[in-house]
Amino acid sequence: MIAPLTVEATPYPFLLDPESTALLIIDMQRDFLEPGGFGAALGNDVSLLQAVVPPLRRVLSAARAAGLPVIHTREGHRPDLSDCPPSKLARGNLPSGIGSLGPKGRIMVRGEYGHDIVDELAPLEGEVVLDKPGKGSFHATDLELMLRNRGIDSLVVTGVTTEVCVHTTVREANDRGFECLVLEDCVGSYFPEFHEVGLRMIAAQGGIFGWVTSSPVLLTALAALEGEA
Ligand code: TIU
Repeated sequence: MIAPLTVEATPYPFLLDPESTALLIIDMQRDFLEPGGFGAALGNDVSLLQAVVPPLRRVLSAARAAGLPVIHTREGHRPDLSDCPPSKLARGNLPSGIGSLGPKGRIMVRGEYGHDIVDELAPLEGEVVLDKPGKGSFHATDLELMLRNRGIDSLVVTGVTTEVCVHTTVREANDRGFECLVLEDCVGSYFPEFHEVGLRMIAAQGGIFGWVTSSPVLLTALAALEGEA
C-alpha cells in the first residue's frame, strides 16, 4: 500500500492515491491541434492548443513512470458516419465538416491520419485508446466499465478543449462518483477566456466539479513516489 499523495490544488489539497487514479488525456488529435482538421474547419486558430503539448508530455512521462493507468480518448466517427448524430453533422453549416476530405484525411473519421493522436503524445502498447462519438468521454463508451474494473475512482484530467470535451467529461465523471483533478496548463481552448472561466467553474463552490492544479505541482507530488517502488 502506498500512502495517498497530497497535491496542492484549488479549492483545497487533492489526495491522490496512485493505486486508484488514472491519467485521462482527452482528444489530443491532429484534427484539433493541426491545420486542416475539425478545429480549423470550425474557424479556430489551432495553434493556441499547441502550448498544451510540452507540459502534457512531461505529465504523461511521469504518470507512466509512476505506474498510473493512461487512457487516451479520440473524438470521431465510423467511416459510414452511422454513429454521428445528424444534428452534429449539420451543425455550423460547414463547407467542409465531419466526413469531408481534408489534407489529413476525412475529418473526424476513425482510421484517418487526422483523427489520430499527435506524435508527441502517441499511446504506448497497453494504454487504452478510447474512441468516443461525443464530447463526453463516458457517453456511448465503455470508459466507466473499464475504470470500475480496475478500481479507479479518480482521474487526472488533461487534453482539449477545456470548455467542451474536458468540461463535458468532468461533469459526466462527477455524476458517476469519480473525483477529477484538472491540470490547468495541460488543458487548452481556442478561447482563452473560456479556458479561464471553465477552470474557475470546476473549482468554484468548494470544488463543485473537482480540483484544479498545475503540472509542476503534480510532478513534484509524483516525484515523491520515486524510490518507493
Ligand atoms: N470545438 C471544440 O472546442 N471542441 C470539440 O469539438 N471537441 C473537443 O473539445 N475535443
